[in-house]
Amino acid sequence: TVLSALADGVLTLTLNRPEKLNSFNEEMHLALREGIQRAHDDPAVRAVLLTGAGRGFCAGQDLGDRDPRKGGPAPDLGHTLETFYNPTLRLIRSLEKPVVCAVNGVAAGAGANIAFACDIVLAAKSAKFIQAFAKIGLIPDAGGTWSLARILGEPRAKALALTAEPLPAEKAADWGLIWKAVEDDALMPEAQALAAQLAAGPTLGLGLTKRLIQDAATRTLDQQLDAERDCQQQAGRSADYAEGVTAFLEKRPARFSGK
Ligand code: LHQ
Repeated sequence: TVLSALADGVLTLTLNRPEKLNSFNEEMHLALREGIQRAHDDPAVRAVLLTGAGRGFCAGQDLGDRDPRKGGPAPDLGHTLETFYNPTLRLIRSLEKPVVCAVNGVAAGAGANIAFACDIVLAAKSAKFIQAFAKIGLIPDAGGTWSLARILGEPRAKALALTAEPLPAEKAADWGLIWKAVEDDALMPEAQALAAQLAAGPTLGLGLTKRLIQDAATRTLDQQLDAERDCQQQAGRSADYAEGVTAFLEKRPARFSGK
């Protein structure tokens, strides 16, 4: 349910239940989590590219698995989140390597919010983002209330979440929710080139940069200056810093090892 391929430092993870618009069943949850865990554990992985097979990126939870007409005990969605969604969100955010997301088509419910948790999001112009939760009586999960409120501010976050109105990719880019919207047939080439560029980068420094930017929101300037000092000390001792400066002085492209 998730295709996984490592080439030139880029681990490409492709959600692969296209007949269900790549909506999440338990198997796909576990496969995605395994893929991102591999990115944590395998030093050969220096960037991740997340995308979807077929015409959609991800339609959120597979609601076919959740048919109330089938009866049974009252659902415990808190348990579902804690068991399946939240670990994946935490793994994406805590990965000290860049995660590029190529949104190839509709991203609805948790599918949209998983995209927003990635570090650099490109979307096909035909793609749209839908906080579908309001249509089925739920709240935006998978970090949605956090990302939307932080990125957009309350007025736009509330309107999107309360109405479930689709947000086209270009508007999502105008609003700063994603990095950019590109022509549909340019999406994968651009996303792959970006992921390859990041994978050839100074991985340690990029990972520290990601962490610092994420942590900034919960720190004072003083705390952040201390954190920058500590991270720069670490980066300054890396082989890639020495290589970067040497390459600059020798007027040639740097060859980063990721260390
Ligand atoms: C689907 C789905 C889907 C199953 C399309 N499930 N089959 C967390 C905790 C626990 C429980 C609840 O959820 C959560 C988090 C969440 O993500 S809640 C939000 C769940 N997602 C939604 O409510 C979105 C439902 N889907 C849609 O609104 C539409 O399918 C969108 C707007 C995504 C796409 O519309 P269209 O382009 O018109 O495609 P379609 O509706 O025709 O879908 C194509 C097929 O995919 C279709 O199957 P069929 O057999 O009829 O061809 C859909 O039934 C299936 N599909 N989403 N979430």
